[in-house]
Amino acid sequence: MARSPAEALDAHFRAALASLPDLSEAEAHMRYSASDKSVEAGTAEEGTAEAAEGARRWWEGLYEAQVASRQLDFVARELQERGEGFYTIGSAGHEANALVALALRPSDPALLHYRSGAFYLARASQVPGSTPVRDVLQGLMALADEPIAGGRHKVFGHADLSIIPQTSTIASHLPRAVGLALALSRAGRLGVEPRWPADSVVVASFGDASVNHSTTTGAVNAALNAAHRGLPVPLLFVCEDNGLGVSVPTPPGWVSAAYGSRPGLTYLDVDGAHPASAWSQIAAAVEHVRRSRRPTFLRLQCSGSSATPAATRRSRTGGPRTSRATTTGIRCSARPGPC
Ligand SMILES: Cc1ncc(C[n+]2csc(CCOP(=O)(O)OP(=O)(O)O)c2C)c(N)n1
Ligand SMILES: [Mg+2]
Repeated sequence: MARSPAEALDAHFRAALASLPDLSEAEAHMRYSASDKSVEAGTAEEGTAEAAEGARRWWEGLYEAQVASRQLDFVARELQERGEGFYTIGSAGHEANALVALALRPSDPALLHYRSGAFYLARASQVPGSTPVRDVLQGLMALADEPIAGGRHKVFGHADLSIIPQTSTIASHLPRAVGLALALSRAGRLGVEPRWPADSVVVASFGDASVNHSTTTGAVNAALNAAHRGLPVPLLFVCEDNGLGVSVPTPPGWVSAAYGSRPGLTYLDVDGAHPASAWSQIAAAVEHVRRSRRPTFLRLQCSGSSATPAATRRSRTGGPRTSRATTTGIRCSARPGPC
């Protein structure tokens, strides 16, 4: 009997999962110290049973956020097929952004890319009482009681999660993120009580094609200009690089060529498909911004997505693309998916 693409993907996912090796104890300890926001392997907890248990729980939490995000992508399509859902732009392939959420504090203001499902779920896992899956479903279905846009648009946002809603106009949130990063310290000087703690880090994520938008170039320039003047700009730019902007490939190395050697901008390349090493790099980047109050640019290598998947597949292949979509499963951090 013919299987649907979702069933085939699910079967592949289960087989891939079953073939994964168990975590070694050494890995578990290294990861626990990382979960404690220490990027060095080897902490006081190393070697204890609590360390291993802590590691297991931490990685399970990450995994859960990533899988739930991927499942929401599938459900978005099922809802659309039933005429009950109105938005299908997915987060598949970008699930490594959950690591960024976990490296930040839940109170750090976030202005997110439209592929930040795993970030949203991971952040919500740090805020008791959150209902992130329901929030996203309400957005997909344009329900009036969706928490941030009241069903007017599908966005990631929630006041309790310090996630500021954005439109899908690419890069439009970056000037706002710069302004917010500047305002954190300026507010005190103006006698205004800011909503966020003074040592917050602002995070703004966006895609690899978005880096070419004049709004991005202007925002990065403004951040660097302010930092050059000695103003605190605690802003983490996260470029989720999936190599495509709709159907147009980003030339290999372009993001690093454009942003990797800007005076005043700390830059790092992170491969989202390798979560353990990605975690230490991301945690270090966040701590760097928090301590130095200087802008930092993190290129997070992702895979698989495009803005308008069906149209993209036709334009890139001349017909619907099914093979990769149906045979590639989740290695949660970053593998191509069907969305
Ligand atoms: C200002 C603006 N121009 C064009 C678009 C149409 N558009 C939607 S997604 C997209 C490509 C974005 O690519 P990228 O930044 O790499 O993000 P990805 O979807 O690959 O994660 C474009 C051009 C838009 N949303 N906003
Ligand atoms: Mg892209």
